[in-house]
This record gives sequence, C-alpha cells and structure tokens, in this order.
Amino acid sequence: MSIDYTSKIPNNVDLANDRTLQRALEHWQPRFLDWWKEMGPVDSSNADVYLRTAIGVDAEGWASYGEVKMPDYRWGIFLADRIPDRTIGFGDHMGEPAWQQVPGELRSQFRRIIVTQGDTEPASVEQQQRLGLTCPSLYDLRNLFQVNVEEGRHLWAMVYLLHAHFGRDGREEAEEMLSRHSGDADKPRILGTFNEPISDWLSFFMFTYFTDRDGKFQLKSLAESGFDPLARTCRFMLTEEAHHMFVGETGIGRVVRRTLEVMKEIGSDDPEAVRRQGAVDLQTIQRYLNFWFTSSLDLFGSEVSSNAAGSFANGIKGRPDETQYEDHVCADAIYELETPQGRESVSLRNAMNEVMRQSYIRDCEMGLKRWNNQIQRAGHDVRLALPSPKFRRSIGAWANVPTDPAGNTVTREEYDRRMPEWLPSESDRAFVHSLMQRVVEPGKMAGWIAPPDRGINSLPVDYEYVKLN
Ligand code: BYC
Repeated sequence: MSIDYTSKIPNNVDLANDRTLQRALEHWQPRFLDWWKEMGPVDSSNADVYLRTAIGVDAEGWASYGEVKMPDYRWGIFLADRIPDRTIGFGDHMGEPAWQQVPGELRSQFRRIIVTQGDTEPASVEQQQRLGLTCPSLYDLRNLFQVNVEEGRHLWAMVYLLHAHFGRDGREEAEEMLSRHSGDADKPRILGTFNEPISDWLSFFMFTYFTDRDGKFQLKSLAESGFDPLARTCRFMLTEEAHHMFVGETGIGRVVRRTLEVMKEIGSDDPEAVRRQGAVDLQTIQRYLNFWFTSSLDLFGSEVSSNAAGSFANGIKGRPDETQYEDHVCADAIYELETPQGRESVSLRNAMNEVMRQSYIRDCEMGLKRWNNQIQRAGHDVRLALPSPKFRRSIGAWANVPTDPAGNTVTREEYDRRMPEWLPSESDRAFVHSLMQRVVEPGKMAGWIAPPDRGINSLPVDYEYVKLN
C-alpha cells in the first residue's frame, strides 16, 4: 500500500479506515510535538534543513529530499509490504502462519520488547539535544538532524504497534515513552547506554557507530518475529537505520584522517603535540571507542538468559538473518561460552543474546579495518582495536569483573588506577569539549575533522544543508 500523505499522520496502514485508532494516534500526536519542542534539538525550529522523507517502502526510491523545517517533518507510520503467506521462521511455532494479531498468551512479552525498543528512540534524541550548538559543519548538522527526525519516526513506529495491538495498556505505554527521559534521576530511560550523556561530536560518532549498530541487530532480530506487523515495521526501520551507522563510520574515519594529516604536518605522533594543533590524538579516539563499545555490548543482555530463550522459543524474536542458520528450532543445541568460572555449555536457546552479541562484534570489526588501513597507509604503527567483551561490563557474566581491555583479569586496585589509560578521563573530555566550536559557513569544517568525501544526495559538500535563518 502506498503512503497516504493527505492524512494528519502520514501512513501506509490505512489509518483512515480505522477511526478509533486514528483518533487515539491523533491524540498522541500533539504530545509528541510538545516533547519534540522541549526535548528535541535545541535552537532548530526555524532552520530549513535538507532532509530525506520516506515516500514509499520499497528498496528503490523510497525517499525524497528537500528543505523542511523540522517541526513540520511528516512523522508517520510506514510498514514494509506484507510478504504473502509468510510463515514463522524459528522456534516452537516454526512453519505456522505468521500472526497478524498478538497471541494473548504472549502479550506481555511482546509489549515489554516493543516498549524497550521504542524507549531507545526518543532517548537518543534527548541525548543529542544540544549537539547542534557545536556542529563541526553544516553537513554534519544536517546529518544530526536527519538522525534525530528518523529516531522520532522510529518512536512513532513502536507507538503505532502499541496503540494498534495493545489496547489501553499500549496507550499508557505510549504516554510513558514521553515521560521517561535520558539521564533523569527519577524516570530514566530503560537501557543503560541511553542514559549516558552525548555532549560532544566524538561521542556522537561513536554512538552512531556502536549503539545504532545494536539497533541494527535488534531490529534484524525483530524483523524475524512471528508477529507480522512488528516484523514489517522493523524491516522498514532498517532502511533508515543504515544512514545512522554511515554517519558514525564516516564520522570516525574523518576524525582519524584529520589526526593523521596533523601528525604528518608536525612530523610527530606525540599525543600532546597533536592536541596542540587542535586534533584528537589516536589514543583518545581509542578511549572513546572503548567506552561506547563496552556500553553497547551490555545492550544485548546477559549471556545466559531465560528471557532470550523464551523469546526465541515463542517466535517473538529470532536471530538476525535467521536464514543463515540451518537449525531454526535449536531445541537440543548447545552453546559453549566463557564465564569467569570457566567454560560452560548451555542450551543454545538460553545463549541467544550471546549469539547476537558475537555477530555484532564481527560487524563492528569492519569499521576498525577501514580506519586502521588509513593509519597504516599513513605509515604509523598504532592500531585501533575493539576491547575484549569481558572488559568493563555491567550486564551479564562479566559484570563487575575487573579486567584490562585485553580481557586479562586484574585486581580491583589496578583496574581503578589504570582506568584513565582505558576510558576517557575528565581531562580527555575537557580537551574534546574545548574543540567543539560551532562552524556553520557552508563547506567549512572544524579543525579536528576532515571533510566528507562527498555531499548528500549528489550535492556538493559546500551546499548550504541547513539554513539557520
Ligand atoms: N541496561 O535476560 P536479560 C536502538 C535488563 S538500540 C539496563 O539479561 P533480555 C537504537 C532487561 O531489560 C536497540 N537493563 O536480557 C540505537 C531485563 O529486565 P526485566 C534497542 C538491561 O531480557 C541508537 C533484565 O535486565 N532494542 O534501537 O534477554 C539510537 C534481564 O535481562 C540491560 C532492543 O533492545 C541494559 N543494557 O534482553 C536509537 C530490543 N540489558 O525485563 C535507537 C528490545 C538487559 O527483567 N529489547 N537489561 O525488568 C530486548 O530484546 C531485550 O529487552 C534486551 C535484553 C536485549 C534489551
């Protein structure tokens, strides 16, 4: 079904023919807009931003580009097309027709997962609220705003499911999405990482590389769900998500490139000398990477999880790209994992969070390879590396076990003492913050980041992507 843009809420779910649902969502809409005004990007409501907006859900030509004032962005409800006769592809219901309604006995589990997913979307907008004030270029400012409006749309995606399929509970949960806030002492966001402040652009690029990539894997696993409206919703969200990770990967790559240019100019790789020239030394980049990677690993939950086993068995949540596996039932399969107590064999169903985390880690390696190629080509021996998944964990078997980034167990005293080598220290953060000066002349870049290889949608890099008015 094509997208109806004439409705108050653009959608391809035939909202016009479901008056009750339409009214409920139109009631939520002004609350969302109030939240956006209060918690969305500061100082942005007058700007004309070169944004892409979804106009279809097919892979080709799904978006159109043009100047939009962000409060006028058409947040809507878009599901990927229905696959005729789709059947459930994993777990105990393997082969049965996919559900068009939530099975009553799985209602609370589905609600919990949809709420958790939905909660991350506005959380990230809140985390990034003030970044526009220190953008390194108009190109980057536009990308930030694009990411922000699409996270807002992803909230709409989950709120639609809650309203359409969970009755009164769902409506209440939709309200709650706007009342929890990132970092709030009383009503924080649900998952840890989404309460971490993102107050500089290096953190933003790390977040879009590492944390949005958790989004990719979680959405892929929900795109396998037996509950068809959830699967279709997530399939379309993944199309939008790809750009967010692109922002992270190219953002970090551009910071590295600028650092290498400075190292060449001054003929030194001394971190202090690099900093004096206004670039971020590779060691600080590594510490930021350590922080966001480890925090994002926690988002997969515990290595051994009865929740994960239940979700898989019941057809709620599959593995990302389930078709890559031969056994989709996993009733008797065993998974080996390393815990602080030694090697353990557990039921594969109980280890689904760990299976996903391992695929995620492999995916994270790709960017590292590219950045390290740049460093190698520039003739330097330093390499960026992912720390061990045992390092600095707060969730799961390795939670609160002191290890170094290589995963060797260390004493608590050594762990605390050496932390400034491993994670951004107060002085690292102060230095990175000192670089965050707003640059808004078309085509100009802040001194700590190289320009992108190309602009948006074939436009030049010096196009005025945001007219600040
Ligand atoms: N922080 O059995 P366990 C994205 C809780 S990112 C705090 O270990 P389970 C995006 C857990 O909720 C993708 N709490 O794990 C990215 C449970 O609590 P309850 C977001 C945590 O349940 C960037 C308890 O610990 N989507 O889209 O198998 C920008 C025991 O849990 C954490 C999803 O996460 C944590 N890190 O799996 C914008 C998908 N980890 O219920 C957007 C939906 C665990 O006992 N969520 N807990 O009170 C899920 O599938 C699962 O809830 C989790 C946890 C994977 C998160």
